[in-house]
Amino acid sequence: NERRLRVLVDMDGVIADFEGGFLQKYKENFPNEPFISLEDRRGFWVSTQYGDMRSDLCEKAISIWESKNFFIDLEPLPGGVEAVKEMSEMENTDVFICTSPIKHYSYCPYEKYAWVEKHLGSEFLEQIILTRDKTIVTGDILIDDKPDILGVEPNPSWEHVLFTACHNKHLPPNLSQRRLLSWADDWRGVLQSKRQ
Ligand code: BVP
Repeated sequence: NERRLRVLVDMDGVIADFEGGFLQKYKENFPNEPFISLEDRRGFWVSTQYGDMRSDLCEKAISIWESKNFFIDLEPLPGGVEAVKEMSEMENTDVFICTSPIKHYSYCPYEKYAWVEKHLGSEFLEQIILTRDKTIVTGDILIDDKPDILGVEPNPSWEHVLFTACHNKHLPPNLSQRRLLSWADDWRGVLQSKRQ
């Protein structure tokens, strides 16, 4: 049905609290090392900002999300699970969870499935797209906290709606990129604006 709306929803930083989960486990594992508060986060890559602070902290940061139980233990972000469930129940709407796994694949892909089952329910296991290149996925909207989503397709079909996160909230206004400030923002209006 060509009138159905296809919504792609990112996971980390949009429905799962990657930044909060990272900071908590980093502090537990490295209590004597400096850390970056969420207020001071800048740039999408946590590892880059930690490496800029002190070069050895890059690999220490990476060790956190490469550990078992990092991804499954992430808390849901406020309203995210509820919003995804609500949009999936809207008429003529297909919702997919579109997320990039880390290349250290021992735990992350498995735990992303487990997280979706735990928080959204087993029916959402049908809706998972794991890809390192979101530009080749077709959809009407991609709700994602990463400011620049690039890949092999120069003209992705989706409109990227930037979801506000600690690392992107200070970016200068970009008139060509719509934003959702949180799940309390008007995501229903964004979806409605894409319907014929
Ligand atoms: O699996 C997540 C975490 C990881 O990149 C993926 C981002 O996926 P999307 O949100 O785009 O779907 N990740 C990795 C690093 C550093 C790796 Br070296 C990082 O700093 N931040 C981050 O999110």
